Amino acid sequence: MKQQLEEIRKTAERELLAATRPAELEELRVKLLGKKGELTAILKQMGGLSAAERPEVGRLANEARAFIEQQLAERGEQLHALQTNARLLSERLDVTMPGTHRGLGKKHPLTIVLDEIKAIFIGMGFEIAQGPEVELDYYNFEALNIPKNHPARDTQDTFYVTDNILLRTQTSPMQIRYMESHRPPIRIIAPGRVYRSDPLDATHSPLFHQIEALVVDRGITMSDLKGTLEAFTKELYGSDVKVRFRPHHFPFTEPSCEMDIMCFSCHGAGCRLCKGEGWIEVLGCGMVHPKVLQNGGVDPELYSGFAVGMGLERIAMRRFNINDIRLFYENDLRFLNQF
Ligand code: 2NL
Repeated sequence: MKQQLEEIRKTAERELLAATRPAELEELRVKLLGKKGELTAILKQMGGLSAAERPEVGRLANEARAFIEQQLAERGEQLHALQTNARLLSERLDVTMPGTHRGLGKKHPLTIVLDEIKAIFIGMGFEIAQGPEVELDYYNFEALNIPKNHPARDTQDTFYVTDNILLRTQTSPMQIRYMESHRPPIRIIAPGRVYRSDPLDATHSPLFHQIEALVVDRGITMSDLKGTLEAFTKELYGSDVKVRFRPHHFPFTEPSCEMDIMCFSCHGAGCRLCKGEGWIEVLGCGMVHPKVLQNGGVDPELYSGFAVGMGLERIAMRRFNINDIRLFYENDLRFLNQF
């Protein structure tokens, strides 16, 4: 029996050292110390021993149990430490390694110019109006004093959805809607996409962008129009810019004019950039036609207003010296990365 105990102790030591996982240690604990374990089996046989032998074997058995328990605990700690080290190694992360490069996005050139224009008008107390791109004929033409047989409807080559629904050809319908739902004083800009059935070439696109401005209040005059536009233009093009207003015609304004800036290349002498004119056309504007005020629910006897319309692409093309409008819509990164 003594020999058996010695044997168990030795085998246990060997097996415990060979164990590499905590689960194996648990199996060994059951095999050696459990109710049906090897040590218990020996203790059960102690009844057959003589009274003289029993204390000695009992002591040895207890020692063997204590030894095995201690070994189990030690090996358990070792395995735990080994596992932790292995995990730390495998999960190690070098925080000094360079990160994955994610290309930074940029603002589209049209957005750059639009944001600037918005900021200038917001600085003058304007708000930004929004409205549908699919519009009623009424808001796009009728309310703007462009009747059914007016030539503007032909020249604007409209995309019709049905007889009285269309893709807006100008941003003005947003302003009619705004007048309908707001009382003066009104100071808004209405930027957005507009659509005209023009074939795509270097200077025309069936989709482009306009920005319109509308001011309605008591006593608004042509001086307010000129002062506001001169301040706007100086912010956009620089304080030394020279502007001039030429008479023009629009159905929705009376009187109407176009505003030019002096050519920044030849300073009025005439060159290729301004096609010999010395001046470059920038926008159209005028005093809102009384009928248009009335269509917006504003009493033209009490109120007057001015309105402005400009093309975003043309402004951006001049600003960045771009000679083909199609570049704005192709999303070629070689183009977009230049801004
Ligand atoms: C241009 C000229 C213009 C307007 C747009 C407008 C809007 C309302 C009432 C009166 Cl609600 N007028 N808009 C006025 C004058 C000119 O646009 O050359 N645009 C690119």
